[in-house]
Amino acid sequence: MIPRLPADACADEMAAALGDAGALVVTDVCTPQTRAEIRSDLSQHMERAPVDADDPEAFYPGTTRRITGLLSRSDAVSQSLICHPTTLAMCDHFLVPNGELGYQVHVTAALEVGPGARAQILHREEDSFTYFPLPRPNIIVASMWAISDFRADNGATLIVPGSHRWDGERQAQPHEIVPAEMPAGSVLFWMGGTLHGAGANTSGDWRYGVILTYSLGWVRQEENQYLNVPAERVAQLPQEVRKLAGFTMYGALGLYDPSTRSPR
Ligand SMILES: O=C(O)CCC(=O)C(=O)O
Repeated sequence: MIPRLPADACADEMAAALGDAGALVVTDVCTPQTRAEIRSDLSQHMERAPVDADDPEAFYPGTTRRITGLLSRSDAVSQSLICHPTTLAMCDHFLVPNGELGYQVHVTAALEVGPGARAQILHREEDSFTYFPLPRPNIIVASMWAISDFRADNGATLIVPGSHRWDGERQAQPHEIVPAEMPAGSVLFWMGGTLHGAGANTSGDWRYGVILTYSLGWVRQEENQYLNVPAERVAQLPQEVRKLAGFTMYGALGLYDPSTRSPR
């Protein structure tokens, strides 16, 4: 129900599968070395992340670790994942038609789902954009990089295939909700309109994923990159990453005067 393609499949085939099902798993796209570097870059931050008891009403389940600001915190994410050619091909396909000057990073986060965590409330990445009735135009493309294996029993992301085309009345029925099982090194893409959420973890191990989402360049980013990425760090990032993170203008939007940052 969630299509699966190898890393060397052509981008058109991937885009067709993603557009049709609203989700797609691409396998063998992130090496063990890159995954180890990501764990190492983020380990201190993950260790400090609070692991709260569950509040059944809360959007984020308890027994999870969640950190943002990955462009500040991880060279491996900044260099290997954020501008991955497969991601850019999916964003070019789905986002450029609605924002011809380009797209931007929307959220960066590392998410560990611990043993005993409940399933997250199903939601759409585009739920902030209430101005548009469902089904919305494409505003966001989302990705989840599997740093560990993603299994049905350890909290693999739950996806409702086809829900990116639903109107606001339709509710997902249990048989329509599918865990995006994938081996470590895979990436799950889904459309901003696709219902999804972290699965429950009934296993004894932690599920580790890196979520990177991308939005049209003319909307407000969910994660505030201007506060989460300090100026000194921005200066170290390659121009392509800086642009993608939203540190260049989109037409007339994002006006700034570089001299305000210079010492007087
Ligand atoms: O952890 C997951 O599998 C999904 C996370 C998610 O959708 C979220 O944090 O909003």
